[in-house]
Amino acid sequence: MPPKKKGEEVERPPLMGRLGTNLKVGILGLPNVGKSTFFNVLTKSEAQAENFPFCTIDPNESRVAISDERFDWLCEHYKPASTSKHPAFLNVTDIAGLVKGASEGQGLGNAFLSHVSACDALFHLCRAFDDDDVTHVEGDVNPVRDLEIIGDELRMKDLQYIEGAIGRLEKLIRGGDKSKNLEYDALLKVKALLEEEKKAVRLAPWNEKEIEALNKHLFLTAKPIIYLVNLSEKDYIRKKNKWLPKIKAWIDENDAGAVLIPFSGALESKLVDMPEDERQTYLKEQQCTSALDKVVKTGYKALQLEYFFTSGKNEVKAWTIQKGTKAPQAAGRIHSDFEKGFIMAEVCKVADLMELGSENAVKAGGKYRQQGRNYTVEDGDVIQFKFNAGAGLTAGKKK
Ligand SMILES: Nc1nc2c(ncn2[C@@H]2O[C@H](COP(=O)(O)OP(=O)(O)OP(=O)(O)O)[C@@H](O)[C@H]2O)c(=O)[nH]1
Ligand SMILES: [Mg+2]
Repeated sequence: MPPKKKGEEVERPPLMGRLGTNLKVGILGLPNVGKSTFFNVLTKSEAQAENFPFCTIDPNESRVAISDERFDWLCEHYKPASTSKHPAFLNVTDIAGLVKGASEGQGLGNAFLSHVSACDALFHLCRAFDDDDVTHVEGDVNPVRDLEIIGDELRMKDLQYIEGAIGRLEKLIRGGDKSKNLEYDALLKVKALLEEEKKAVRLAPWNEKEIEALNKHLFLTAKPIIYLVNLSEKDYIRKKNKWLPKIKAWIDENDAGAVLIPFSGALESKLVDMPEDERQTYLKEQQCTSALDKVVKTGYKALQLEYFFTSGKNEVKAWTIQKGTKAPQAAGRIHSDFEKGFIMAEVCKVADLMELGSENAVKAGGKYRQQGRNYTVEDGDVIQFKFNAGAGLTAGKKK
């Protein structure tokens, strides 16, 4: 890449999906596979989780703090009051189980699909544990078949939707509206992808303009999926299960590049009830770690979110932004005045702060940078904003 000229604007491709920072990941899967149990351990909630299909009807929502050693370091360094430590959070929704035929109204049908539609990324939870006491709606454990069922239902729903959308655009184009041509062509491509190639919308290499057009529609199969495989505790600890290679092969074939995370609902449920020291001892004895941290971080990344920090002895806070956010808009997350009167951002990398030990050392090392309005904020930036609110107020502090 040629070096960037000073002040040159770098265009980033638009993101597929909704914009904003209040995005959420939904837990998707067949009924009775352990979604609510997983939701409860992940978010320390108490959603109803029982051994019968469609135990969950209305979605349960919660949020989980993202553990981050950089945030912990800042808290340790600046020592704000415990009520003034604000990590970033991942919003999680536990949705109802989906069955074969949901797109035709089976099970909770359309209600279910509207819950999926309200999410921005999905944890697809599949059951790979044997337990004769836990009912399986398809009669036996076969996560590859289950992946197919759910993939098909989401695709069918998108296809039903697209027929109407194409019809509406045809009418406008016939009426002489040329501005809809690109969107119309993109929808025809989506239809061919779903119908003929039997593939999800997210899998095609869309260009910027197409993404902009497709973002008006928010297809179910455009949402990124992280595959969570629920194993027995024993299989999770020995890292072996007959379904894992088959699931991996299915993902390579049908959703190349997607992340697969094995976990054990049984183990995580056990750990969540243990006091911290007992938990550490147990994990050491079993030579394993909880999968929850990885699940949360991967979910946050799938939403294309990241965060920068503001830090001082009054408060340490992680501010969620969408990837590619410029400095003034990042400032606007803190206060709209920061954006309106933006002068500059004083930025250092949290990694430099951790390595060199103090703000002064970072400054002396020339690693504090003054950045203007074209600066694209990066994950882990520690920022003080300077802004003009008419009265010469200074940086990083609310009025
Ligand atoms: N053996 C075993 N049982 C589990 C596990 N996770 C959940 N279960 C049991 O499976 C049953 C269903 O769990 P839920 O968490 O309610 O499942 P769900 O996917 O939310 O079900 P619906 O809301 O009906 O779609 C309950 O009896 C749980 O105790 C697990 O990891 N291992
Ligand atoms: Mg449930």
